[in-house]
Amino acid sequence: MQFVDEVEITVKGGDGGNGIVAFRREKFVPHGGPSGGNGGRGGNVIIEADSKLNTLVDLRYKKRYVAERGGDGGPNDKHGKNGEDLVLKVPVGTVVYEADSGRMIADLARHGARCIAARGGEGGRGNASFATSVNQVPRFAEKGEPVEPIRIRLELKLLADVGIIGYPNVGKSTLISRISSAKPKIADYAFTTLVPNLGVVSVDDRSFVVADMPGLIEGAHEGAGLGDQFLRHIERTRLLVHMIDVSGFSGRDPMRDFDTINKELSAYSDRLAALTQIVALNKIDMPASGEIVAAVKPDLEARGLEVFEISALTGHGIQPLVYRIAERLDSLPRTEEPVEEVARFTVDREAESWQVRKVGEGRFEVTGRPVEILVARTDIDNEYAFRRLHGQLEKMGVIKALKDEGAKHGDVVTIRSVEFDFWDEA
Ligand SMILES: Nc1nc2c(ncn2[C@@H]2O[C@H](COP(=O)(O)OP(=O)(O)OP(=O)(O)O)[C@@H](O)[C@H]2O)c(=O)[nH]1
Ligand SMILES: [Mg+2]
Repeated sequence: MQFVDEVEITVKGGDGGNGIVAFRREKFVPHGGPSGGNGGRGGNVIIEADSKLNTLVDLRYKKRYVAERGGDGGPNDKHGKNGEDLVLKVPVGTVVYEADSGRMIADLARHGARCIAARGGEGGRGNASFATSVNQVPRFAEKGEPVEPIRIRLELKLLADVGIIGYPNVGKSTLISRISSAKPKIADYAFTTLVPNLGVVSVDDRSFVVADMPGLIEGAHEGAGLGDQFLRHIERTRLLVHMIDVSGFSGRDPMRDFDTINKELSAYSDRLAALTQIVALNKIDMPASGEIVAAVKPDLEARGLEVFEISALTGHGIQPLVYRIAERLDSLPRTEEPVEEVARFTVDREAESWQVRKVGEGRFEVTGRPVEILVARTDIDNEYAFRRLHGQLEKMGVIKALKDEGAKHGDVVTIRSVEFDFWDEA
């Protein structure tokens, strides 16, 4: 039985730290050399597969994960601290997708496999880095690279190890709610459970996945009570816990129901019929149960079945049952083929293209990551930094493209919601 556990979260790398403007102060030297250090790199958001985990439930509660920002540079060429990576642990077998495009980022098929889901920004360079023979005292620094948040979807296909089966109302959902964190609907009428519920049961350092099935009735293999759909689900489990109601309350013959269900399993498939079964006699807290246990237990044991007496309601007898399930699973091979390992990918950088657009009379807009990043990393209020930006835009061909679109001196150019006066002295 396969369950798909799915969660969508937003991840963002840390922004890069800013480079700073500073000058060395030396005795008797009025203008020391530039000494502003570089900003640190922002941390990455990394997703790592860990075999100790079983579900994605830990990521359900928090929707946004941001890695640490890089520290700003300091005077005396001091480099800013790199931001710490943020590592999110997920179960082995988790596949990571970009939510919007649906593109697969990574298939984390082995313990320890990791991928970078969101890259941290680069640190900005301090003014010391810009010193050249022509400009020995640069008075500007670069800001850190800001990075955008990314929505990702994590998907995990879970295989249930154990199926809990039995006639309607015998207490299957009550049992799973007691041994795992699953919260199924429980009610005192048949067919409360309409879709299988999934729970993860932890026993010491091991854990296994249990599926609580809707009740099965006669004719299930032909579709009665939607039985055929449910039977298909439990076919891939490794072990069945077959529950019997011994409260004496239902007025039914519990052994007849037990046999009916086993006939349905055989009629459906050999594989289902061959699955190991452990019997749980449930509701032993009820006064009439002693008599019924005495009547059915010898019969079941004579058939070579292991029988446990429990009360899913009070919890009585559940511990030994759970330990036994874990023990039996150890010797039952997994029926699924191991997941094949798929190469790891990382999110690549956005396309390196930009566009110029006329948006109105005397108004233009430039969009595209490389240009927007340049602006974001420029300290616009600093005249020197601003001049450098102009030079860079010129080199990239942006100024020419603006002229080609008809931009004239004094027109307004918007880049990343910053408005510039177009500056063309020619
Ligand atoms: N006294 C007693 N009642 C129980 C016990 N376990 C379950 N019940 C009750 O039996 C009723 C049915 O329980 P469920 O857990 O919903 O049974 P189910 O087998 O999941 O039922 P379906 O989903 O309809 O097949 C509920 O009223 C439970 O409270 C038990 O150990 N003792
Ligand atoms: Mg149920």
